[in-house]
Amino acid sequence: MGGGNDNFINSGVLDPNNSIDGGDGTDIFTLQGTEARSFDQNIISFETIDKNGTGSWDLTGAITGADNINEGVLYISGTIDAPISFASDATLGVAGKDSIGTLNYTGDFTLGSGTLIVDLDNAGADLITITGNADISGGKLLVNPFMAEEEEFDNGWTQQILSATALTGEFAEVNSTSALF
Ligand SMILES: [Ca+2]
Ligand SMILES: [Ca+2]
Repeated sequence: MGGGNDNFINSGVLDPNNSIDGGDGTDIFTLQGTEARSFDQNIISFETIDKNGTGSWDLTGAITGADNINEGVLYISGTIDAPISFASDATLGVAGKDSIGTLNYTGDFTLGSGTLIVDLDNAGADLITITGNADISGGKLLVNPFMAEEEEFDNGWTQQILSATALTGEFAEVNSTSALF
């Protein structure tokens, strides 16, 4: 992209072999659509990433911009040092669906009325580590157990899903994608 203010819209057809670089200016990378999509390239020098549409996007490359989850699900892995904002019921996932991983978030994290989805199997769970304060008051937690058998869990089994310097509030709702758990 050039030096101007660019808005790059990815509806899922695009599958580049290289990083996408917004260049100078104030650049927006928009993810949209109703399908489950992934994007494996680095998204560089975009000041904002907008996640629109009811579908899910799984970003596996490095990203730098502030993330506005306006609708649907955005999966991120690796390290984020820009703000994440949530529309009501918009969802953040860690390191892809049905896959255990870690998201390292630098700064204070505010879930607002958004949702955090956490994958879980008998070996572990997604983890989000936050260097600052985590404010989860009013937010929702959606647990996604994806192992085959419910009885793989022992009674009383616990798993850390979030670490932060300080924690404010508690989840307004905790739900599961599985009727078994
Ligand atoms: Ca630009
Ligand atoms: Ca995951």
